[in-house]
Amino acid sequence: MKFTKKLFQRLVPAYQIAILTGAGISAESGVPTFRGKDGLWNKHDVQQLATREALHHDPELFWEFYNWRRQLLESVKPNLGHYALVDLEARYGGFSLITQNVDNLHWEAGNKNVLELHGNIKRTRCDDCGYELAAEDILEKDSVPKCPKCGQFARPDVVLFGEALPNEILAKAQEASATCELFFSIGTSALVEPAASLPYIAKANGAYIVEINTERTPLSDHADEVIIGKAGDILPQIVMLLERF
Ligand code: BJW
Ligand code: ZN
Repeated sequence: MKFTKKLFQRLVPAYQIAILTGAGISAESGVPTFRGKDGLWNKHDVQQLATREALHHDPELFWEFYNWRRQLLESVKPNLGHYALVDLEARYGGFSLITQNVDNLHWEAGNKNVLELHGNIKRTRCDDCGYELAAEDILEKDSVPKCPKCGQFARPDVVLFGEALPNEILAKAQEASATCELFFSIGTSALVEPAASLPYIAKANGAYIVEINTERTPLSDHADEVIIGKAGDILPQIVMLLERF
């Protein structure tokens, strides 16, 4: 039995639950994770590429990397793990879905409220004035898109290393973590701050912490329950068992 009685004793009567997802939840859709043996980081120096310095020093390489990832996303679809979170949103009045992912798949699955901590790779904005570019603003002849308002470099609307997360979204995520009864950390290596601190905020406020991951992470020793397995297997089982109560 993968699940404890305690998990359902907590889940069944709960009103407020918070979910934090990472790249692992999209792995079964075919989106590469960042770290790990099949991770993006083995093929690219992401810690250098996912920075503003890279955009300014080698804009062609920066955009080649992001265009490759955007193209890859064109053919991917949400998986059973994403859909299970849509079912959970329908069940819980106080449901907060916080994601580090930029791949848009929680929206595509049908979740109504998603707190995107690290932005969304499908949007493009000016690196200087913030203007959001429409598809027609991105000219095919330009290998590096420019802002039609001020002429500066455009970039995907994601949070690069060293950049602040969107204030209001982070504040909502921290509030949801502080007030939830259960907190799920799903498919994240639990390394990147400030997202990595959210489960500890939840724990300090008395929440039951559940981790779902194919392997243990630095969070595992602090979680109340660690479920080792694929999100796309585990989450639908939780939803199915919940439906019996
Ligand atoms: C499965 C599975 C399956 C696989 N089922 N599981 C404090 C201490 C130390 C450092 C810092 C600190 N505070 C800030 C920092 C620096 C930095 C940081 O945290 N560095 C760490 C690496 C140490 N943080 C920042 O720079 C942040 N900015 C910031 O704090 O600014 C401060 C500031 C304030 C005010 C003004 C100015 C500045 C920004 C962080 C932005 C992160 N950006 C990225 C790239 C986004 C763009 C892009 O996509 O290119 O976000 S990095 C990358 O990591 C991406 C991810 O969202 C993020 C997290 O990765 P995630 O999701 O955990 O993926 P993986 O691959 O690591 O893990 C996948 C997991 O899934 C694994 O565990 C697998 O086992 C598992 N898995 N298949 C279930 N089927
Ligand atoms: Zn501009």
